[in-house]
Amino acid sequence: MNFNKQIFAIIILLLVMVSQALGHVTGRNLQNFQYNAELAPIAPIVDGYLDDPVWDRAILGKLEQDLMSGNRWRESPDFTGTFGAVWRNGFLYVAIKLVDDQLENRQKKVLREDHLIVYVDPHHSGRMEDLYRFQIPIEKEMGTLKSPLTRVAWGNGGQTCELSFRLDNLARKGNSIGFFIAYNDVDSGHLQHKIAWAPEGYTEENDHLPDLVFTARIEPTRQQKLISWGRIKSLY
Ligand SMILES: [Ca+2]
Ligand SMILES: [Ca+2]
Ligand SMILES: [Ca+2]
Repeated sequence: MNFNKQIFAIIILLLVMVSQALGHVTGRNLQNFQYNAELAPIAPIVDGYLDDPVWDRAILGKLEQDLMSGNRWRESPDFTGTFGAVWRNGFLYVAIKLVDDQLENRQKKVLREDHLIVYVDPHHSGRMEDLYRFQIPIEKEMGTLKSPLTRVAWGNGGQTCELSFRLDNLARKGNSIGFFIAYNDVDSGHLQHKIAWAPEGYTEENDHLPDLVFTARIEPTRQQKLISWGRIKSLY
């Protein structure tokens, strides 16, 4: 092997090592796992009720990964959870629908109560840092909210929820942030399950955050439709 070939071989070896290391950091099972939040034509009203037209358009995310066992969770009366997210004018809006057979929300300690765990990482670090973690007890007043969370509203006796996060110019088409959502289900006074929106095999040992991507489908607005109709008419 001459000198150039040796250098070449070393470079290839280094590239393989670096790519393997990066693969480890990003978490192999998070590849191709992301939520696409669509641009909303009109922002939803954060009142806890999901009757805003935009929630019909949002992509449905399912809380279907059991973080304690690492197995898939089947929808059941014990727990079923879905969510959707959209963005508009610098805000990320999240809607959540929950079914829980035993709602525990009258305890003093949050760990003995049903609660949501949400991570929003505007810096896209890829890691579950406490800074990005929001612990949201079901149907309770939360007092001062940690930034960038600006509002929490519950409806239907704790079965529906709307959240808003102020992200300013980070909420823009094509940008990605770290995002995660899970439900810690306390039944009969004990934490029974932690069910998350996460890929198969993901457990609470993992500390990588999946991506939420701000998307905008190209759909002509009513105004644009009127303009193009006007142009066609002007041809005659
Ligand atoms: Ca609403
Ligand atoms: Ca339950
Ligand atoms: Ca419960």
